[in-house]
Amino acid sequence: MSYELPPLPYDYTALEPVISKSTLEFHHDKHHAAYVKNFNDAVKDTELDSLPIEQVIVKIANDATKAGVFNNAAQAWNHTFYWNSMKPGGGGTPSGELAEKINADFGGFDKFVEAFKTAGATQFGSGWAWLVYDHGSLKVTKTSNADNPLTTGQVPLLTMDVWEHAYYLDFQNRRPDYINEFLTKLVNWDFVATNLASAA
Ligand code: MN3
Repeated sequence: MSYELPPLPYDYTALEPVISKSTLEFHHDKHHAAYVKNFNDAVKDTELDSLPIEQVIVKIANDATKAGVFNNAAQAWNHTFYWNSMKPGGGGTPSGELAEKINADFGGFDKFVEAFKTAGATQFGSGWAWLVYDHGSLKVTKTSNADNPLTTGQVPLLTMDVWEHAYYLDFQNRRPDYINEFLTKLVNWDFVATNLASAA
């Protein structure tokens, strides 16, 4: 069974002016599509082909002989999760149980924002910033390249791509500006709340 490239959950222009149509076309149609194709090509006719992609990611995370498969599997999954982490008119502050949990575990929404900005800005080179549910607590983490919190038993709730291809056409080297706009204008807190409800 092959993993399919999901369509973007919104129009290519929906995240403008923060993320341009051009960025989404390259990012989804070229980068994400390539990870999906490479993953499918790599697992075709192997035992991994019958597993859900999340299980493939966890199963081969520590197998150095399958590093290439892992990178494409994780990047295929991470990008789908990233598209869903954003929405037009998003950002701002969460509400309800999610807001209460953020206040309880970070000491306030501003502290979460500070931690998330720091994670994204200090990820050297390519990678991802995450909000995860880790055995009862919310945590902010960062991962390099394709790495993904599923491999350490954490439940991803929100992610932000900090590979240069995610923001370079729109922000050039100004990664902190991209992070700030992601948080204030794009985060899909409904998606995060749904993920927390499933995880908790
Ligand atoms: Mn990317």
